[in-house]
Amino acid sequence: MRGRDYVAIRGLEDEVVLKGRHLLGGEWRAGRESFLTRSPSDLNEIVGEYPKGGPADVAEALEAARKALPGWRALNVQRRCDLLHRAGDLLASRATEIGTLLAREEGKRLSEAVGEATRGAQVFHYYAGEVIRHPGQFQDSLRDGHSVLVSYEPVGVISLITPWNFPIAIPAWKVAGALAYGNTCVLKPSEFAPGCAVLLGQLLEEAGLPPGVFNLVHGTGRELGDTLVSGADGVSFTGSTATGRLILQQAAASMTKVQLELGGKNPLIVLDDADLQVAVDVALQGTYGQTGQRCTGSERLIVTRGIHAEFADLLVKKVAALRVGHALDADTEIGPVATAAQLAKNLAFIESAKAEGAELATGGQQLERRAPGHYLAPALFFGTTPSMQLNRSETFGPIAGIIRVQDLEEAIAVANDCELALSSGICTTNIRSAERFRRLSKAGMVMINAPTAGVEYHVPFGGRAPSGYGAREQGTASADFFTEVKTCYLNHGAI
Ligand code: UN1
Repeated sequence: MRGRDYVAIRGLEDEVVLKGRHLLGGEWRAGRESFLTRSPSDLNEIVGEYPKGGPADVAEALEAARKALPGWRALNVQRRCDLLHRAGDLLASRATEIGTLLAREEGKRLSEAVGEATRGAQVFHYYAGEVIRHPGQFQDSLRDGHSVLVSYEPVGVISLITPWNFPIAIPAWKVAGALAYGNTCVLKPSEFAPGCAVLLGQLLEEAGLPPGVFNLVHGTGRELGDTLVSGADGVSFTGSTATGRLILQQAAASMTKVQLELGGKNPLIVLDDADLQVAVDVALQGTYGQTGQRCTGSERLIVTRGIHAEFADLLVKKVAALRVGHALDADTEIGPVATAAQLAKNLAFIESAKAEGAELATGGQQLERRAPGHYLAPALFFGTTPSMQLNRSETFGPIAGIIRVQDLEEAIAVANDCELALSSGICTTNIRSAERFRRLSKAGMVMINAPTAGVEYHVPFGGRAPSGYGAREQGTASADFFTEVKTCYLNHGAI
């Protein structure tokens, strides 16, 4: 049974349903119960059907991963590198197919979705190189005739739990990292957008990955989380801070190694001396790109008083002009909100901001389009204060409020006055102000005249608690999570 049998429904050739499967020890497996995904651009369109897994499926996947571990970690590194490289090639060659499925299932507009699939391919190519490049250390010993060798070994079996908002990029960077450093893995993708993970499993198989090295289980974190955490040597999770906390508690019992990438409430500061056009573009992209559904999105726009009026005026015009539409329509700039729950949450934030006295400058209402979907007009609020609910917890939507401040010092204080600390940004032409913010920002990533979102795969990604916990992802930093250190003292004299 293949993981990706498409079947035509209702006799329409262009309306196809992906029949997803679990992948357990190299076998594509259906389940007794199943669940459907629907396109947020058109709720009448069914995109995929997947088996609803239970703890027994996870246990089987973990067992298969454990069985495959000795062979995978011992595999010749050139062969491991070649396998990951081939997976990257296949992902690149199927970027349009994967991107189209992603756009249909998650609602991201097609160009963004294909871009994400391409980024997934680049990640595999990068980690293929890491297989060969990752260094150990040789040190002189403090004792004569001795040496010290430090080597890095795989952690073992890793559970990877991924969200719906980057359904190919995040699985790609977690899977490629895990495999590059010699681990085997079980992936549990979000039940709202599991299709890309099925295609990833298929192309890893096509690339020649041995059975059991990569396993895939569908279902909800609520039902599968316990087993995924307690049965693995490591768990890497991207999602909400609340779920991250639960995982950390579960992991304490089994002492499972943990890597958590959690929520953001990312500030973007705009100073009087900023290039106005750059600042507006940076705010627009960072806040509304990908329908604002990024943990790195700019959710608090902190603007000094000298530029405030001009900035607010220009930004509101651009936000109001954004074309919200079906993810597959060529002229769509913003796709729908991904899920009904997310839409309800966005609307609740908009209501609470209004109730707290913020001025809704544009958007915030649901929109009707050619098909029924989760369409929301991107919202911008003026006159918000740091204490409003809108500025305190993550919205994860196309919504932001402007906070007006006096100067750089007040801007930094407001930016840091939030427990979440993932990404932050500043728009300024003054190098001293930029450097002062870089040093004082408590976020894990600081962007200068660039959007808070949109990260690169070759450098560390992440923030400090409660936006993240454990080692950073991506780049060589991910080896801190995916490897265990071994220190060897060697007495040459006795050999
Ligand atoms: C990006 O901003 O390019 O879930 C990536 C998220 C992040 C990824 C952001 N883990 O939004």
